[in-house]
Amino acid sequence: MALIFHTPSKNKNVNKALIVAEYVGVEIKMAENFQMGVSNKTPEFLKMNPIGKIPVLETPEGPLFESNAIARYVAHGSSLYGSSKIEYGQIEQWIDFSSFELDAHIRGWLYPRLGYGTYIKPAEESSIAGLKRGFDALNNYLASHTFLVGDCVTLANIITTCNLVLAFQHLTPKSFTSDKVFGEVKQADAVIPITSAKKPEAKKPEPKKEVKKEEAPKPEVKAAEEEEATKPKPKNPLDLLPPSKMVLDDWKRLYSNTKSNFREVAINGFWDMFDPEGYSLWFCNYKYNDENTVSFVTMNKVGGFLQRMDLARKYAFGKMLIIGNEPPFKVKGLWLFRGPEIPKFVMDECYDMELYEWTKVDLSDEAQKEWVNQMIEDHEPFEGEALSDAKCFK
Ligand SMILES: N[C@@H](CCC(=O)N[C@@H](CS)C(=O)NCC(=O)O)C(=O)O
Repeated sequence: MALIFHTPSKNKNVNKALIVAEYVGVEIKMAENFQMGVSNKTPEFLKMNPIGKIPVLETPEGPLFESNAIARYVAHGSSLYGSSKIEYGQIEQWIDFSSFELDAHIRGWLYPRLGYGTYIKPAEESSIAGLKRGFDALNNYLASHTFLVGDCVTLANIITTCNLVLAFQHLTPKSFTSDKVFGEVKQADAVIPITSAKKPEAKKPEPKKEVKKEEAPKPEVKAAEEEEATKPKPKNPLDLLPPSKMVLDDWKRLYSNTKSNFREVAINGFWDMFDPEGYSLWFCNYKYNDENTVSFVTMNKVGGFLQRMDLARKYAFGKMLIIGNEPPFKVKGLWLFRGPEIPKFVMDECYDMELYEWTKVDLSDEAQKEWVNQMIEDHEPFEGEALSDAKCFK
């Protein structure tokens, strides 16, 4: 007997096992004429899954429900489940992480917006905060790891990817790569609007209570919280600096759009635009280059740094070079920041900053200015060596 999926259609839960099946070369047939709300209410279905939810996998050994369990069953005995006890544990760890720290928050944010359950703003905010925390943790981990476990795709990657799809489709504005099972996943243009969701009911005005003289009024905690939430957020101190003639976005556009005569057009354009009163230039030099022994790990490390600099996108431009073809690779960079110093919030919030030595570019030194030029244009050789990679933050 073949494996049969009881589900009306594919979805991210069904796809977990379908992707595993592609990897291990197992065929899974889809049940015919499955009707949601009808087929899953029949006594035969409830015998397979007492809660009546899809998907259910019918196997020669008996039925299985819960999509993670189904995917584990299909992956059983393959390298997708790791090659040692510790890898097995790590795979389970990431499956739980993606279920509780990502998927739970994605569903908490998305489903009420789709009309499943009541939309409650504080609950949505808590889901968004939880998801951000999960994303940050995942980003930090992936800054120095290509796979979640070991050196290849495992069940952890498959389940985590499936759990992320709804967020990428409907909530987060970043694109997501297509694959065989999902087909193309369209990028969200904006956070999905609240359409069919039940709006919170308007509160009836409470009849005014007479406060007895001896009874002190209870503190209005909720009102204070609401007031706090509606207060305008304090401005970034960099927005309060005197206006600058340099428009950072103009420079970023010039950098991106210059395809030829880079030195003449982009580099000269940079110095024409550069405002030493409103901006400062900094060299950074990684302090632990001797640890950069594996090129992709070094690149991931730098990639992670740039992701974490996202908070400074409005106020910074950066180039990071991975220098040399042989380990240990040297990592050096050039950063343009709004203001005369490296912004305090960047120093405080991006932990990578302390992994580098920072030196302000001495604009009276022509040799340093030439370094700036060479870093912007990914000049090779750089300091006599080839470049393994060059990344831009813009
Ligand atoms: N934890 C379950 C979730 C299953 C689930 O929520 N299924 C939904 C469709 S995506 C369902 O069958 N809903 C019908 C119902 O609640 O009656 C899994 O991963 O398989």
